Amino acid sequence: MADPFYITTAIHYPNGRPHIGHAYEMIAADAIARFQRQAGRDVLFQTGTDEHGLKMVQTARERDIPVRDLANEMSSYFHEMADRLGISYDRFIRTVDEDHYAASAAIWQAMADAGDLYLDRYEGWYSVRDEAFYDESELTGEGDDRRSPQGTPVEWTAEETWFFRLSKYQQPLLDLFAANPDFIRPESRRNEVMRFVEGGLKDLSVSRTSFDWGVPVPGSPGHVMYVWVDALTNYLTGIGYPDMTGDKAKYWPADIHLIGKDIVRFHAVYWPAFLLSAGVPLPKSVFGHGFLLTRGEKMSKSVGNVVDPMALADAFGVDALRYFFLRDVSFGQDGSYSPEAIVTRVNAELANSFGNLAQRTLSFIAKNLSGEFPTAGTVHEADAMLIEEVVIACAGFKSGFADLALSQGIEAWMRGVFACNQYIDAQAPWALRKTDPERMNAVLGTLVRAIRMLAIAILPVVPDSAGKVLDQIGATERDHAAIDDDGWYDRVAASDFRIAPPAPVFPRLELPAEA
Ligand code: ME8
Repeated sequence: MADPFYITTAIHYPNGRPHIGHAYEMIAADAIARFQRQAGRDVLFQTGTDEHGLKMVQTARERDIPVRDLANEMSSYFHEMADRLGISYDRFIRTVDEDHYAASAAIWQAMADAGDLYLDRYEGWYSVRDEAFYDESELTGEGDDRRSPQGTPVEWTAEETWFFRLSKYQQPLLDLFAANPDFIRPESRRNEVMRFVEGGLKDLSVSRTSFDWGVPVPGSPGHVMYVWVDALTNYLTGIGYPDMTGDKAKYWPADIHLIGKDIVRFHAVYWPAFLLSAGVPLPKSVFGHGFLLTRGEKMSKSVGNVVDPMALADAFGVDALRYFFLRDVSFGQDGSYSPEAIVTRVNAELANSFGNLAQRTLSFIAKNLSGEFPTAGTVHEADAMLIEEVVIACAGFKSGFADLALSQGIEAWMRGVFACNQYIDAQAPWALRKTDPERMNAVLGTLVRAIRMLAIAILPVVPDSAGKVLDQIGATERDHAAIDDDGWYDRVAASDFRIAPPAPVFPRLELPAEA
C-alpha cells in the first residue's frame, strides 16, 4: 500500500477576487502534490475557500448583497482559477459545506468535553481584515490610527464570548516545537512563533455574538464560532472527521499545511492547541511561504497594483507562470513579480534551453530518420557522461522538492538541461549526418534518453508542457521509477512508435504591449 501524503493550502477568503498570492500558494502546493504522487505516495490534496467571518459580512454589506451570494460568487472565481492553473486538488472545500459544519461542531464539542471552553466577556482589539484579536502591546499607532502588526486597522470589541484555554497549552506547544524542529518551517518562522509562545499565551476568544454568519456553537444559541476555529477545522473535514475510521482517515495527520507567513501563528499555535485539546494527532509540519510583491511593492487595492492571475495566465501561459513562481522565488522567502522578469526567466530557461533542446532533437529525428529511434551507433565516453549529469540533475530536483527547496531543485534540473545543450553543440549531430551517421545515431539516442528523464523530473512544475514533450517521444510511464528505467529506450525503439515533426512546446514570450 502506498504511503499516504496529505497536503493542504490555506483556504482563501472569498471577499474579493483571487490575487497572485493565492495563485502562488496553489501552484506551490500543486507542484509538491504532483511530485509526491510521482514518488509513489498516495496523495490527498485539499484547497478551498474560507467563507465565514466579519470580513465577509462587511464586504457583502458594502455591496448590498446577501453574504451567501457574495460567498457563492467569489468562491466560484477561486474554483475557476484553481482549474485554470491546473491545480490537481482532490477536494475544493467550502466552509459552507455541510460536512464542514459537522466537523466543526465535533471539534468544538471535543474541546468542551476536555474542559477547555468557558463563557466570559471579551474586551479587546480586533482586526477585521486579519480576522484576528490582538493584544494592546502588539499594536502600533495611537487613537483611531491603531494598527495590527500586519498594518491593518483594529477596532475595540466587547461582547460575551466563549474562551478557549490557550494559556494551558503554552508548555505543551513549546515541548512540541523542541521535539519537532521541522514542525514549523522555514527556521525564521519557527523562531518567530517560539518567541510569541515564550512571551505567554492568553486564552482566546472563540465565538462571536454580534453577527450570525458562521458555524453555530453547539448548545449556545446566539453564538457563532470565531472564523479561525472553523477555518482551521477544514483540514479535518477533508479526512472525514469526526469519523477517524473512514476511507480518508488514513491521510491524517496531514504532512504539510502550506500557508503564507502572515498566518503562521494560527497554524502553529492555535491549531495544534485545538487539536491537543480535542485529542486529535497533530499535523507533521506547517510551512510558511513568503509574500509575492508586485515590482518589489506590497500589493494593495489602494495602490492599484493587485495582479489578476488569470490575466497573467492568458498573457504568458499557465506553465510559464508556474515555472516562474517556483523557479524565481526562493521558497519560504518573499519574491517579486514583474512581466519583464517572467519573460526573461521563461525565455532563457524554458524556451531557449529546454524547449530548444527538445525541438531541435526531435525535429531532426522526425526529418532525417523518419521519426525512428536509432538503435545502433558509435558510443563515446561523452554519452555516458551526459547521462550521468542528467541523472545527477534529476536527483537534485528530487531532493530539492523533497525538502521544499523548490527553487534549488529546479536549479539543479536546469544544470542537466545546460549539460545537454553543451553536449549537442559539442557533438553537432547535424554535421555528423554526412560524415559519421553511426556516431550521429548514438548522439541522438543519448539526447532522447536525456530529454525523457528531464521531462519526467520537471512534470510537477510544468505538467502540461513536459507532458507534451513526453507524448512526442512516446514516453507513457511518468513516475520517478520511470526515470531510472533503462529499458525504456529499446522498448520504444522496437515498437512502431515514430516521432512526428513536433509542434514547439515552450514558446518564446513577448512582453505584452501595455506592460
Ligand atoms: O488568511 N503573496 O485567507 P487569505 C503570497 N482565510 N501569499 C499571499 C499573499 C501574497 N501577496 N497574500 C496572501 C486567510 N497570501 C485565511 C486562511 S486557513 C485555515 C485560513 C496567502 O485569502 C496568505 O498568506 O487572506 C494565505 O496563506 C493565503 O494566501 C490566503 O489568504
